[in-house]
Amino acid sequence: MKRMLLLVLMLAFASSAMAQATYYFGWEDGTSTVLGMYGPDAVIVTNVTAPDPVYMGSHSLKVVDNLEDGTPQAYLAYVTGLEAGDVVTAGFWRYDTTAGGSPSIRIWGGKTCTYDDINSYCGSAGGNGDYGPGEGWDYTEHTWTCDGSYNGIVIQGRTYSNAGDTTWVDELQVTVPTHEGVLLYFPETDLPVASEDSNFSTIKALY
Ligand SMILES: [Ca+2]
Ligand SMILES: [Ca+2]
Repeated sequence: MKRMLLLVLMLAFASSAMAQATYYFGWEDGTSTVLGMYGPDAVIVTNVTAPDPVYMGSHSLKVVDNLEDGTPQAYLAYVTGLEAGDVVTAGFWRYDTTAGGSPSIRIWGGKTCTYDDINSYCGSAGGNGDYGPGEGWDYTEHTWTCDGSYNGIVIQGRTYSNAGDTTWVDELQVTVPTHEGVLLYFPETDLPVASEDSNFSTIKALY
């Protein structure tokens, strides 16, 4: 498991209080996997390349369910520093070829209530119930609006449903508000790529 990378996102223009920026992560460093997971060894995660399925670039994340039941949580990204009214959108490409049955993976969110603590779980933030068409790659995305009762969201991939079930994830994208205090973590050690419409800068990597 890689050490977390802390990206300090600061507002570049004081007037753009509702500004957002989008960051992407495609596992292209060849080593990163996930930020964490719920429960020890709930999933087996590997940074892979062809002949494993890859959506973009030359690497993707292989996620193997390692629980006999339940839908284990793989932590793909973490946003903290949220305030009431903040909107976060996250999505990723996912791959399986088992239409209508497992293996499958869906996007979900977990709330955190302690600033900058990915393990300070304080309830489900909800997500998408659908597991996709299971006909190869498809994109899944969810949007959360913070009500102020929590200040962070752990972006999760949740697999279904038996030990050994295998899916792949690639080209994660997360859109976050850009006000002061917002932090975005990806499972990598390099800075993410800002979207073209980003009007603020990623200024500092603490690790
Ligand atoms: Ca990739
Ligand atoms: Ca499936």
